[in-house]
Amino acid sequence: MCASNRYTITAALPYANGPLHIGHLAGAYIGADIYARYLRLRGKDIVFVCGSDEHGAAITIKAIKEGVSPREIVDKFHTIIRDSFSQFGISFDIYHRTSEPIHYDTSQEFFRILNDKDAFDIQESEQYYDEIAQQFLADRYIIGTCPKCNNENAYGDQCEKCGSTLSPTELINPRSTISGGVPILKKTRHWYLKLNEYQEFIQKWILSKKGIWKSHVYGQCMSWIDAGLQPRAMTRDLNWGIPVPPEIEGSEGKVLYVWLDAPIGYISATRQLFKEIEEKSFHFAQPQSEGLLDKSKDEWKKYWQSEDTTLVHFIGKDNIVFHCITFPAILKATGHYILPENVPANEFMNLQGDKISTSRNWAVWLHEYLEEMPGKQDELRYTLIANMPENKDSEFTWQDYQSRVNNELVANLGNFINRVSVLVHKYYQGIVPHVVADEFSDYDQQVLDAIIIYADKISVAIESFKFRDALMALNELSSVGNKYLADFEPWKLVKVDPKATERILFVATQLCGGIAVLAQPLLPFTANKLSRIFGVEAGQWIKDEGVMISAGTQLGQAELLFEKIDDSLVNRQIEKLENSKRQEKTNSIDYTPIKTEISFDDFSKLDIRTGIIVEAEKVPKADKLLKLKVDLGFEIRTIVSGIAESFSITDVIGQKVSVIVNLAPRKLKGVESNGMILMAEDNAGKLFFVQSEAPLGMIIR
Ligand code: B3M
Ligand code: ZN
Repeated sequence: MCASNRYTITAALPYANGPLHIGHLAGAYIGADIYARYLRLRGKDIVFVCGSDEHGAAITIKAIKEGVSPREIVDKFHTIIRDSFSQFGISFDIYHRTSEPIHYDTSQEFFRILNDKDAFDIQESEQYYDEIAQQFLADRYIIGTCPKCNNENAYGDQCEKCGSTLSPTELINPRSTISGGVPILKKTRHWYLKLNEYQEFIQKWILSKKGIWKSHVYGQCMSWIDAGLQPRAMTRDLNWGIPVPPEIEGSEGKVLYVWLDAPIGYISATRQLFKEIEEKSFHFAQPQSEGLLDKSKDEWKKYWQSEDTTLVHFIGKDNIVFHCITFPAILKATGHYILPENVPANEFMNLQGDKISTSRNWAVWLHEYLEEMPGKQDELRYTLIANMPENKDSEFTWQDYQSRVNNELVANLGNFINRVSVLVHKYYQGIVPHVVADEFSDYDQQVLDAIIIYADKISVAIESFKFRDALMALNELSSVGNKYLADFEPWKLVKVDPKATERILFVATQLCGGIAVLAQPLLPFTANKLSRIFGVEAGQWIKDEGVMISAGTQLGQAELLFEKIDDSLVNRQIEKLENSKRQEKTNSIDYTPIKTEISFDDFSKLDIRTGIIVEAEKVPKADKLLKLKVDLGFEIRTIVSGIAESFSITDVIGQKVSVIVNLAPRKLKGVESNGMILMAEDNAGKLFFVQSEAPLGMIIR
């Protein structure tokens, strides 16, 4: 068990610009929740904080897209995110938001201190400015062609296609996403954090984490450090964000860079938490409370400034540099603050063979899952833990969800628990039988010992952030139970050896009690059911002797832990995703407005017939034209068509076509054309024949 007694656990603040999906859960939140729940069970003093990240271009871009104010965006998504976290059972001590006054105060205070301590350098640079919208453009507001892979929609800070980090001036043909216009370069001044001055400090500190931190986290940090840390702008020209403290010269129109204020959000959330606790205790403990108020005012500092507190940041891999380099440098520069002991970032989770994408709606949205699959929080949590991208990218599929629920949760864990509780009810009216400890066989003892052994395995795994291993250990413990029952078959044994049956069901019940305890950090909803069924007090850890439920305990009603997931449920979810793919395809067809309305008479003037191209030759001195002979059944026509750049002669001979046959003849490059062949054309100008299966000469109407 780890030495520390006080922990500050943070989980990345999700941007309040969209709902949560399974990638977020698997990336940061489930791991953080397992860890926090576990430490609470071990009697540690912890705060587990999170909140919505409500600043930055992520928010304002969404607001522009939806034609509403940033405030409306953050209010809407903060509520959705907060509620789905809570229904999903993520046990934050506080879910805060970065638009709260206490966060403004805390962030501005940081800025002042950094400024006073000369941690900033004011630099003038040229940045893109949108003359139509009359504002400087944050990197995310500029799109253009990626110089590395030619993706035409790369962002000013990153190309999502090839993953390169970019700066806006590297983009070819930059355009503003606000007005669509071409931005100009204009001078502006910003506060740069002199990260270069922390190179040595950060390097030494990261080096001390070698072999302790996950290798991909350590590796990413080292590659930044090896490249040499550069000053980084900590302010932006934006009208949404925390203003640079107004007394600082030149602050007008400048706000803090979102990656300066967001991690400070962990601290302001902790302050808010203790403020609330304080207000409550003041409320309840009237007379003597005066001193109390003062005393608890600075409680939060213990969690951020006391060397005996362990700070752990749970994040996804795209946030590593900010949590392992920038924020620690800020904390160090500000003074008094502790640095993270570990940053167990996860990699990414894919979905059904493709990257999760909000814009393409390729995601399993948490709020939708909670609505469509009520009461199945742990089924999702189980699947996400089992596939957690701890050291490499992983994948979620609905087929895997179904098979894990059916073959692991229902057939293993659920089955064992159900068998034991049903048998104890059936044979002993739900009262745990009395046994004489001396009579335990070696096998019985081994099973009892397994509770302790697996509790240790789970502890070690959770303390080293190996949540998949912890989950598998819980599974194995229930396999031990199933095997034990299968080996003795108490349902048969009861007829010939009732005494032995009592012993076996006593032992099996202990195992259930052990599972009830050990499931708490991993599967909290299931653990609640188990503690109801087995009368195990929630909030405790495994007792040293492994006996969790004393003889004579009256068990609660048997409850079904998990239900089988049938094909139709899974198919519906897959169908939903396929719809997103179809929708995406439709969205990508850019259609020029439909032409003005015509009357039926206008239409009926056209004589369109089915035909087949029987001969073709190039028209001399005309690159685009082919002279075609088209068999219309009733005659063979000569038609000149501008398709020579798209089709060769051999391509077109034998093609079925639709032809307007009553178009007035016209001469093209000296050849008379008698009609027109209908063609379809895609965005890129690629041509397709409009074919019909009808025999030649049929009327199309
Ligand atoms: N909001 C980025 C993200 O959601 C950012 C995290 C902030 S953590 C301080 O991935
Ligand atoms: Zn690229």
